[in-house]
Amino acid sequence: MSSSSRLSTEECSARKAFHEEIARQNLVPLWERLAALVTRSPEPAARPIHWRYSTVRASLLNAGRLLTVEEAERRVLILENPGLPGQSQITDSLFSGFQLLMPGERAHAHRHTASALRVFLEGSGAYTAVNGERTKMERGDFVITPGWTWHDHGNDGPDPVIWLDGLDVPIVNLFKTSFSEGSAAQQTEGPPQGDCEARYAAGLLPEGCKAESLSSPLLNYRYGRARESLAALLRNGPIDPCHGVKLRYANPLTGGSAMSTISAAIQLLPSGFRTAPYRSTDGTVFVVIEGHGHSDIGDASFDWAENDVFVAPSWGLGRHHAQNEAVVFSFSDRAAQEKLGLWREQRDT
Ligand code: GTQ
Repeated sequence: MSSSSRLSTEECSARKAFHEEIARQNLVPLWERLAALVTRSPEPAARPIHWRYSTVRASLLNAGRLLTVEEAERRVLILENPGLPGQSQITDSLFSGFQLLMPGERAHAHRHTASALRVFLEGSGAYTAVNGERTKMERGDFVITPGWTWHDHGNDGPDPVIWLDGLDVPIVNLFKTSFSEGSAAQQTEGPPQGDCEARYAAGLLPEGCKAESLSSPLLNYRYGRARESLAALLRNGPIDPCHGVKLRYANPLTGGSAMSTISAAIQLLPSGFRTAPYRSTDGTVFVVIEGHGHSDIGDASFDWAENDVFVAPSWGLGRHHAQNEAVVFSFSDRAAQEKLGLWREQRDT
């Protein structure tokens, strides 16, 4: 730019003519774009942001009064990052929303190429069925709906049920690979309820089984089991200075992430624990399952409590402080980034 100020009038007009000439051919000079295109470090559009469950819940229940699940198809309030207005995205690569089913309601079966996860938050008697196999959802359970599997949800309990959805829709749409189909009918019946847990949740595998897809065959990772492991590891130590006690949800057939694009983890922060600064390239959504505390993400600060959601965008430096013993679920596109050789982290900066 500074050199152009030293250009003669002739040189200036020659350059202007050149710009116009190449623009007609759909050509653009890289030298004007390079710095913004190939940045020195990640520049996410997503901002650090926090949703307080108590206020979101009230609006969700209002939605329950205003429209039926038939009208809505899925009664979901999208968590839209203010850095990505109109994009239906919580991070630069993921979708997330709170879903509500009133007593007796069913969200009909459909399938799509996008993969989905659920973190179940509130109510009893809710289920998701994946390819005809039902799983009952309880508080803190991590439930997966791998891409292109049929799924429907229902609430057989006496109260509203609420969970958080996370989907890789922006990734699927980046590649222009979205397909979906719906069906008003119930799914054809699959294996009995609990079948996949009997096969895959106990550190055992059925004789002769092989990984037949990129996703875990286990549909529901129970909170009770994860919570017991976290408690034992807190007693046994050591505790990671950046993460407290942190466990990743794994596909029991491969040891990789439960789904091909989205990674999920659960961590326990002991009462009073302050994490060391940490950042990674996967913009991450945190969901508080137990406890309350405080996080500094980039230059934002949040006080969080049970069921709150907050976001650390890619490469945003995060520190967490648990005011009492806290358990925090998180998900991100780390699984996709690792497969593409893109993922990086930095500890103790
Ligand atoms: O439950 O299938 O939050 O298709 C967004 C899109 C949930 C679902 C969402 C979906 C679903």
